Amino acid sequence: MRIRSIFNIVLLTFLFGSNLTVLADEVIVGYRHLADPASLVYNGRVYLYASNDDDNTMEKNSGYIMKSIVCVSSSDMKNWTDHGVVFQVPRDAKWATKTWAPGIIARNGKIFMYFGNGDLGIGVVTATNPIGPFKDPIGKELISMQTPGVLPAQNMWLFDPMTFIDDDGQAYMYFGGNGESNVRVIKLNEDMISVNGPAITLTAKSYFEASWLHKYNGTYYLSYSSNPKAQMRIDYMTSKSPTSGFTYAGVVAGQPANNNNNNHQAIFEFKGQWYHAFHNRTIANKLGIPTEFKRNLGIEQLNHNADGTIKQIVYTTNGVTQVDGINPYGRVEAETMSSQKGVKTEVCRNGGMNVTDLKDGNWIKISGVDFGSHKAKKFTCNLIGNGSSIELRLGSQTGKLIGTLNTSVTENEENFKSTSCNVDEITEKQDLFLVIKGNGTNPLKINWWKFSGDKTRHRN
Ligand code: FUB
Repeated sequence: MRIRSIFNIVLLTFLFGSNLTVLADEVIVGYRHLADPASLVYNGRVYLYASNDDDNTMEKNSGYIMKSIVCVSSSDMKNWTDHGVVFQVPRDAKWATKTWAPGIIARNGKIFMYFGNGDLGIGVVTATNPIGPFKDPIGKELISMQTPGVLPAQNMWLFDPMTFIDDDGQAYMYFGGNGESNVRVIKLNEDMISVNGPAITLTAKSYFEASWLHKYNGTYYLSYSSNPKAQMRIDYMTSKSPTSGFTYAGVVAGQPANNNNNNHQAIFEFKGQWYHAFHNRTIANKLGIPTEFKRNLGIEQLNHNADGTIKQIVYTTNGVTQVDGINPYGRVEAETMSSQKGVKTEVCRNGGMNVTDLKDGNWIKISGVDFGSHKAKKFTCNLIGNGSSIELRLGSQTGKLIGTLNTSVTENEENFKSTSCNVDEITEKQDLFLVIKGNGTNPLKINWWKFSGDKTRHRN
């Protein structure tokens, strides 16, 4: 391994692994480098699927070499649950070598994910659960340069798929990049894994990449990243048809703070509010590492004006309102959080994910934990201990201490165990911090936690 790489790993462990804290919503899931979000609203949660920039190297000239897609989800827009890598190539699609910028949609009880094999073609994989496993149903690209209507084009980037199903049931895929005349839309059959007719050419002023379609009050909004000359803003066009007649309508959002490079977003409605998920380079900037190939996700609320135009987004560091509380009386996955310091996640041997390797002074914040009027008296945590303690604090990592769970030393322990401590009686909505005190030789792993009272009963 080269000296430079070793230095980078040491730097990253020091900064990213233990000492960097960041605020939502300019950064969500701040312990991972993720990009190119695509949204799926499904069964009361929003799932974001992202290019996994942790696959890219720390070198300045890494290039986009992502080979996996990561999924995170939320039921309240503040706390995000990490589902880890849900799709990887060539493991899950033998013909593909890269996974750029996914598209995602559900139809007839199935989930369909589309992805760029770099910028050379578009693949499709399917699952019955939003967090996979995803299988390759056709064993080859869905869209290639040979797909009728893709060519002629000048230097077409054949990538950035976005799928949309209209109210009449017709599905469309928008894709393409690198030129004002390189926007394409193609009809998909109901099976969502085959096309119906040739791709149609659309044109967009200063078009670069990352097209996204949403429909609002009967109008189709086609948003996209503009080219470097136009500052890689997110611009949009509107039309009364999904396949023609789009005219330029304005700016959804300028360059996000701490980005100054490519831009890629999703627009979706969740629980009555519209949102704009995007990427920027806040984490890499804070770490002082090369930023180009190390992006992170962010989210903002999006509003339409009364005349149907989009109110231009002003980026904030903490602008999204939590839309639901976290129920502490049921199992809460430890990899669900709004902010953190020093968190790492891994695939859990009991299924799902767990957090791991928490060190002295690290913490996990869970926003808006709704204890209701039933006084919580006991905290239970499913973990592999190492002798360190978990302090339960309210409001901040140094806020009111309501209980301490001492974890026992379980050297070489392979099984997660549930262990409990008493807590001061807590009611109402609270921001809860799990603060780690002390270090052990083996990593502290937490799978899930919950609270209970004498007669535990949640309001609903
Ligand atoms: O992540 C690789 C590429 O960068 C995407 O396909 C583009 O949209 C840009 O974000």
